[in-house]
Amino acid sequence: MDQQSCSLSARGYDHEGRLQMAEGRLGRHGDGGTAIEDLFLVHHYDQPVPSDDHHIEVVGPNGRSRSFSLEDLRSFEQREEVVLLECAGNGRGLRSRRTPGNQFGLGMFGQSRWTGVSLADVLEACGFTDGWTTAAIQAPDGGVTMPEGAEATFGKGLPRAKALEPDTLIAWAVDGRPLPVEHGGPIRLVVPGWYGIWWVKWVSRIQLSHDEFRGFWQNERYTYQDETGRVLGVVAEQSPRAIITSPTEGDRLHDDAVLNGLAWAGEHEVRDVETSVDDGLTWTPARITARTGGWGWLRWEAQLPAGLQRGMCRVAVRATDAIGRSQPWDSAPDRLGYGNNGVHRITVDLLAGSSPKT
Ligand SMILES: Nc1nc2c(c(=O)[nH]1)N[C@H]1C(S)=C(S)[C@@H](COP(=O)(O)O)O[C@H]1N2
Ligand SMILES: [Mo]
Repeated sequence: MDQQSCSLSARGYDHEGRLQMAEGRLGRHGDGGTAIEDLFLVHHYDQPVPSDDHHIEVVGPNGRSRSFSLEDLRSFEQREEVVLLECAGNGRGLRSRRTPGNQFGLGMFGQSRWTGVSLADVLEACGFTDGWTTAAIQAPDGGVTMPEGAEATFGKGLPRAKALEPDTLIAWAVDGRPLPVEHGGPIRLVVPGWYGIWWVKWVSRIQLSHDEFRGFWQNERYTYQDETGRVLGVVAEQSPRAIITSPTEGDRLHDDAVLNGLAWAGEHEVRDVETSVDDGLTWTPARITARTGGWGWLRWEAQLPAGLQRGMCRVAVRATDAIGRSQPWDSAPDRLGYGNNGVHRITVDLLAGSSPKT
């Protein structure tokens, strides 16, 4: 990746000096989505070296297997979906109680147009429709993860229902261009509505079975845990989230300023976006100005209420989805800090009078 022209903030490099973790910027999300150069990055190991002859092996419940090249995959009906990708660590650094791991702000999401084939179509073509409950999706990257000292390779056990959803894709292009290696090229999984951990990059093998999938990235990391380390569940569907993209922390505003932002809610539609200027005592509906549709974000805007006092003012926003999930003021403690969707709030400095008309 050309590190000069991108807007990412580096959070770590791999042993070869390549960007390994990087956060995007809130100001860089465009109307249609996030340019791929501005999309955050998470590799848990060194980035694998791509091969010109990449294949995926699909192993059925009966042990029979078939191998697909990129060319083979292109012969299936092509699908294109606008999907928002978000790391479960998004917002971790905003928790009031510090947790281990990178102290990410809200730069760990982005929206892109993904092109590929339905995983379901490939499995059907193999004749592997029945006789399994889990698709074990394997990638070639691996190593030792600290602080656990755990040796593993990257893999996830995708439950049958999600694996067979038509919008779950094996993708080879993003925004009409071949998938860059740092985002999983030549092929990665796209799992709409579920956190990025499921979007396995550099997929090399898919194995279908009745066995319960066990692995470091399924049962240890990316699980919700109480503070004693008891596992409460596997990180999967995204939680509702609304974000203020402008103004930003510390901005000086006139009281007729407009607030703008984005919101999404995993597999569900966002029903309401509301803002508050009294630390969540009362909430006022924001206007939803554009919905991407499908698996993308919506855009909202709101005006500050009239008659606010000059000086520092805390502005908060929350989303509620169609099944009634709403954002808490502070999200429940989690040992590893995943899924922090506590309401986004910023403090702005209100100036006297209206904005100058130019
Ligand atoms: N093979 C592999 N796939 C992976 C990962 C990884 O470390 N290895 N990281 C996952 C995590 S945690 C996230 S949030 C997304 C990030 O995708 P991106 O780097 O394209 O933004 O990829 C996922 N897929
Ligand atoms: Mo992630």
